[in-house]
Amino acid sequence: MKIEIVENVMQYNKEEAELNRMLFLKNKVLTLNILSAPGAGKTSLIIETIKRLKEDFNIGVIEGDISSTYDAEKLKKITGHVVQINTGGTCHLNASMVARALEKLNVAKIDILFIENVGNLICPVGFDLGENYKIVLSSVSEGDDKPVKYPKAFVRADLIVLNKIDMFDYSDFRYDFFENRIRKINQECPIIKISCKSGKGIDNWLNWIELEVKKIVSD
Ligand SMILES: Nc1nc2c(ncn2[C@@H]2O[C@H](COP(=O)(O)OP(=O)(O)OP(=O)(O)O)[C@@H](O)[C@H]2O)c(=O)[nH]1
Ligand SMILES: [Mg+2]
Repeated sequence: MKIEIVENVMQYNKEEAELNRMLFLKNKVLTLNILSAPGAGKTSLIIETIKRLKEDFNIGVIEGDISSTYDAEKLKKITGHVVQINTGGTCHLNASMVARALEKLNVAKIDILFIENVGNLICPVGFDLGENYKIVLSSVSEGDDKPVKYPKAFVRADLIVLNKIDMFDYSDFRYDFFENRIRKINQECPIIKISCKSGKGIDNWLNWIELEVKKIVSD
């Protein structure tokens, strides 16, 4: 009986995610679900991206947090398209939370939509939100063992971004180890190294986004 309830929840999420996906498709929105541990740099990455792309694209953000509007307030300073979801303790966003947030966004006007998921590398992984891609953000300060300890996130990632590379010199992070461990479980996934602080590598991330927007617009 209990198993049946869990299956129903996941089935309901799948159906809601499909509706979100159709809305994104209809409006030609590139939607990126950003997953990371707390503090890896999700908000920083979104801010640095908007700063660099806002002349060319309308960028929206759905900001997921357990409580507070702290990140959303920062984002509101650089884009008018921000909606906060407070999950009230739930450790991940689900598709119906995103559907409700979408009602408050002018999706027809948005080219790129970031969904900043609740900070953790476990629960958000299993919940499809209707996004085009799951981006797993890891950072040098967390250590190089995250693909070993949280493999599901790295298996499900469509793109892995390693942030805070400005901290390489101050840490024992072994990039080869990090990459080898990812390759054991995900052979194909691109990895982009960046620093939101220094700006190093951000161009590679922007190129990836711009290519994906072009694909969506030309479909
Ligand atoms: N050194 C360094 N610090 C960074 C970099 N990117 C972000 N930070 C810092 O890391 C801290 C956390 O960054 P956030 O962007 O708030 O991280 P987050 O993943 O959104 O955090 P939560 O929303 O709490 O999960 C902040 O103090 C940032 O200034 C980076 O590339 N290098
Ligand atoms: Mg944040």
